[in-house]
Amino acid sequence: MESTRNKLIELLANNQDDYISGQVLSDKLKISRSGIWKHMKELEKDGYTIEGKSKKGYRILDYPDKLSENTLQWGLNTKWIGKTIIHKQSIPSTQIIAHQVALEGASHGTVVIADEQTMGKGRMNRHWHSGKGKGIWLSILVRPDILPYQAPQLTLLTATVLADVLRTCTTVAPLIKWPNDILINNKKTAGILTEMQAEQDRIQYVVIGIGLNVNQTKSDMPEDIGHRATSLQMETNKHWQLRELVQNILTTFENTYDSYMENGFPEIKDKWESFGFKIGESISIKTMRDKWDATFLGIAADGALLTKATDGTTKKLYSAEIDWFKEGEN
Ligand code: BTX
Repeated sequence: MESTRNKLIELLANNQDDYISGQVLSDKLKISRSGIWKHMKELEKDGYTIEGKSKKGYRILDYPDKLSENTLQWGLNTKWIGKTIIHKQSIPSTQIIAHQVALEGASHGTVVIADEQTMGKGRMNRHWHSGKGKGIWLSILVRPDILPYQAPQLTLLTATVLADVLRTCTTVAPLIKWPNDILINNKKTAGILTEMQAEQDRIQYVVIGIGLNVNQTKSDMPEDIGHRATSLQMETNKHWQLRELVQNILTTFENTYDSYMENGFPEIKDKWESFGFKIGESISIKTMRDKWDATFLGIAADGALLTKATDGTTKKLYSAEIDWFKEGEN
């Protein structure tokens, strides 16, 4: 039953702009026409909008907001991203599957996405909360023709993609906190984890993980992050369609990536800085040995943080603890 249903959806999905007659469907699926009709009613119950016209047949007009290979590819007008989508309901981490399929030869642009991650990964093995159906938990596999030292640029690029999508498709005003947290009203709503497989002078592949909080309410937020995290729903009091957001992220990612491959990093740097949290402002920096105040100038091509200390010296920082928030801001 389930496989007949999936085949039916696939047939309709591959023929989005046209009707398929009940007879053709019945021949292809080897079930009666009344069986087809019953399946259509079941699909409608599940949130599909099906148009049935006499003498013409059936077509899908809209999908439910459930993530699946079909619903995500429906209406996705991209050249290379998302041509293969692997959707899972519940897995430890989309990063793990993305690495597996990358090693097995999966193509540039393959996307792995899950409704829920039980062991979502943040940077430095931190945990990323990824509640069922509450956000976008996906990994994009790319095989870029750049050198390994340039790979951090892809993280910065992805941060601009997320900020761009949030600004154009929603009503929030996102900022990027160095290196790659997306903030709304000073709270983290998305994170990016970039992992690379490379030899000394050649990248084999990069897996870019994106976690975006979408429909969590305040009570869905785990206690350990509650005061520092937010979601689109919490910021706008509105439920957001995951499918539409995913498609926008993939389309914007493809355009931005292609333009980066053609024009290099300067455009990404400008875009990143246009969303940069606290650019031009004073921040407190702490390293293992030192502590000082500086003005945050922007980012360097290698992703480093550019700062100007009070004595006028400029410095590139790769890892440092930064006090981003003055008391009372967060
Ligand atoms: P990060 O190291 O910058 O952030 C991790 C920190 O963020 C955690 O230690 C916690 O304080 C906080 N945090 C955890 N979960 C959330 C959340 N849902 N919202 C806001 N703050 C949170 C950021 O790492 C990289 C995250 C990438 C997640 C994606 S999801 C798809 C892919 N698969 C996977 O396992 N990871 C990536």
